[in-house]
Amino acid sequence: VEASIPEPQREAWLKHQVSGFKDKDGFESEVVRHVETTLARSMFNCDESAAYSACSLAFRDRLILEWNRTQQRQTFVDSKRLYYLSLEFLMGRALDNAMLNIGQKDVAKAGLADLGFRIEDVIEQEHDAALGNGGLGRLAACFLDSLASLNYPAWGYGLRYRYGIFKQEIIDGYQVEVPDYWLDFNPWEFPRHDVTVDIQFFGIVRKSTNENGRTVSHWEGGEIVKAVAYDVPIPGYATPSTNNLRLWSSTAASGEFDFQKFNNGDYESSVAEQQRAETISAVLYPNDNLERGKELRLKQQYFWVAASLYDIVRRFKKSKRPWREFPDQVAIQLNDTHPTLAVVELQRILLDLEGLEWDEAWSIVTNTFGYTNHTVLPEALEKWSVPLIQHLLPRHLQIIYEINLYFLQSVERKFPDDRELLGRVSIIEESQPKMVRMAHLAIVGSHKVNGVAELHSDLIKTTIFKDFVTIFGPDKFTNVTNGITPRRWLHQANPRLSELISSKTGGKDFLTDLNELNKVELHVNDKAFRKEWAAIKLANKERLAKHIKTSAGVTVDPTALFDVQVKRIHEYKRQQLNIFGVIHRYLTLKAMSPEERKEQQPRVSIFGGKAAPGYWMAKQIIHLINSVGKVVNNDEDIGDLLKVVFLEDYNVSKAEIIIPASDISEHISTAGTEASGTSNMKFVLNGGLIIGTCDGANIEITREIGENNIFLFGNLAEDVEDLRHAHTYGSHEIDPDLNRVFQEIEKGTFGSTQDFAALISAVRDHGDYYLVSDDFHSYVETQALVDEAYRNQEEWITKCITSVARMGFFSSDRCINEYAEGIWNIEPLRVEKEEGA
Ligand code: 8GP
Repeated sequence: VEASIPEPQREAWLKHQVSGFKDKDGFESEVVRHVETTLARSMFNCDESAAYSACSLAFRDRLILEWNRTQQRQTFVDSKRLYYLSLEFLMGRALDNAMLNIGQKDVAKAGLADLGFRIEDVIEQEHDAALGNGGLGRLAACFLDSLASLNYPAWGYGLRYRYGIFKQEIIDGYQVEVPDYWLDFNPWEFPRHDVTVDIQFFGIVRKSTNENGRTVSHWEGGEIVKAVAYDVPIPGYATPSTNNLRLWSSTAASGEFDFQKFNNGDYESSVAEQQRAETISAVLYPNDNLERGKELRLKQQYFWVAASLYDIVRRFKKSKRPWREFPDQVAIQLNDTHPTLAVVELQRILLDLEGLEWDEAWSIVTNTFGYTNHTVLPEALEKWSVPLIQHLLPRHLQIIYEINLYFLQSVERKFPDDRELLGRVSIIEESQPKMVRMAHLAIVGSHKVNGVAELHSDLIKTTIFKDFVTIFGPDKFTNVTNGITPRRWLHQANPRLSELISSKTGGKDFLTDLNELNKVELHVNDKAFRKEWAAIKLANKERLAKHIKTSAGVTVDPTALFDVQVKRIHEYKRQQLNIFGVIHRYLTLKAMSPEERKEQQPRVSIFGGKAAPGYWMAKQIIHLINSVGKVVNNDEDIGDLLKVVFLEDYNVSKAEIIIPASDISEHISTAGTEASGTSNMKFVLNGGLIIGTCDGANIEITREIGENNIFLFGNLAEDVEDLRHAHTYGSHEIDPDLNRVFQEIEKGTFGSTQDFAALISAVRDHGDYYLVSDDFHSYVETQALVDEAYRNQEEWITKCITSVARMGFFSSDRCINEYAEGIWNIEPLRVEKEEGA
């Protein structure tokens, strides 16, 4: 790369090359420089927020130098790259992560102390980057960390929402949504005003014939919106590799405003176009595991996909390689079906703009894409109405029909006379209006389809995508069990435990090779080690207890058993089962004599999570939890035996406080509904045990850590269908203990009975789709086993240590290596490792 620059100029560049700070002194000087110049402040008015800004800018400068070098290395080597297309990246805070991944947190801590600041307070200033809903978005963020840490040449592509997931406030026990405007000051992004793409919507398709007699389509007219790139550097851990997350922001193509209108005195409508354009990237849709088919959402999807593909294709074309080599240079992963229009867009580019024949283009397309499915819930499977696509993307609809035609023809050749099969697998659903089934399009347009845990990958093959296994054969479908990054979810969230582990495993290698954790098991009987282990857990619980006090106003005893369920609120995740269980516990305690009560294990039931704003039932669950808390927490008979807390605004940075403080966490979805779950892995990695159903990754966690170290309960996935059928067509007896809980709610013990009626009748009168009653008894019994096990602290600690030691499999590094080998066919770049990060 350097060779193309003439000698004298190159010398000047190299002489002045910036290198970033090396030590504490260098760090301090960078911080002071940023305070005094970039922020135009001084030591007299540098508050914690300014210290955060300056510290972040100092680290950002370092990152961007490595980012540049990484990009140069990748361009020079020109090997195959991965592009991860995700509409959600739930990144959380960046500063702490950057300091740790670079290996300079100690330097920053000492430097900030010199300047009069505590590093913890500085870190606390940062607003979470919350561009996601839940598991799917956080998985994408963990993947970026692993891709960079493993030196894979990879880019993430997403949308730069002005508003991330809403902030949740709890007012009188109800969820209230407040907009999350997070871009006031964001040092972690670089606007690239020179990297823009014009994106077309609406318009018409005109056909013409070219000199070879071939029909050529021209998509003309309509509206143009401009996409502007914002780059976010992603630092790898203990490596200089710094990858790029490119987020697109929408703006009017014609610039600030329409001058013609402005000059005519019509100022208001001159800015209208700008506002319309900016609406596209304005807000993240706040639904988790639910699709609503809104036009603006489809606009978001196409806007992001078209800008990203333009960028990818532009980069490929620079190499001057022939088109057939595209899949050797480019792998694109579809994170769920949200980016599926990319399949159609690439076919359009190759066909209409690059002049390739259909078959050649289609073979390039299908060899490029892979598709990850994250749910079997029918309400989450995306469908777009044909008239809507016709209106917004007329050329794309034609191509979708053509893809479908060739696909159905091939199916018919293989399975003649099976008209029903054709109807079932068609990309077009023959409904009123007709709908495009995005999952079908994604399967047909990809070379590999994967689920995210073994059970889930089996389920998609035997249920929703069964016919496609028949058509394409089983090899197209595969499993890649999810993972989490141990850098954020152990080293960053639980520094003392990370330190203790490194003292027993011989250094920090476990952070890059999580299987090293197994060495911990050798020390399971080491007294001093166990003592320190318990002290760390207690300290983490004390920290959470403080947070509970300030945020929820409830005093909890840190030596009680902390029972945690934090995740999006959803009927299938069954927070209602948990709170009904809590009520049952309360009633049981109330019925006891004071002597009997003394024998009971004190517990704090901690809940957290957002309900989609339009999900009424989920909001009732939140209200019930808060109402129960109000009664139980103020009952003098009960005292510290039971506390119930709902933590407001659960997000990534709160998870980092909550997860290390858990004794038992709940992963209790109806069997077969939770594709994987990833917080289950985070809790166990932090020395907490779990109570769960045989669902998602719980099954593989059990296999790894051993069934003695997990509390499983409930019906199995294979029995769910029959049970549901029996509820609807047979008699449906409600569990007697659960019935008592219902009666208590109906008596008004927890306030407004009306609000909670729907939660009860979903179980009693409407078929109990999520099998709450069927699993209630087994749940309550298993919770009693948890109490009993916890009373034997020595055994409990043994279980925790053993489980952590066996969690190596759940690193997102393992997961990314599996994708790289089995789906993307990409290799890591060779990079000199950095010393002792
Ligand atoms: C989530 C799954 O619910 C969760 O089990 C899994 O761990 C996570 O993805 C990562 O794989 N799925 C979704 O968030 C999801 O499917 N969202 C839908 C709208 C696509």
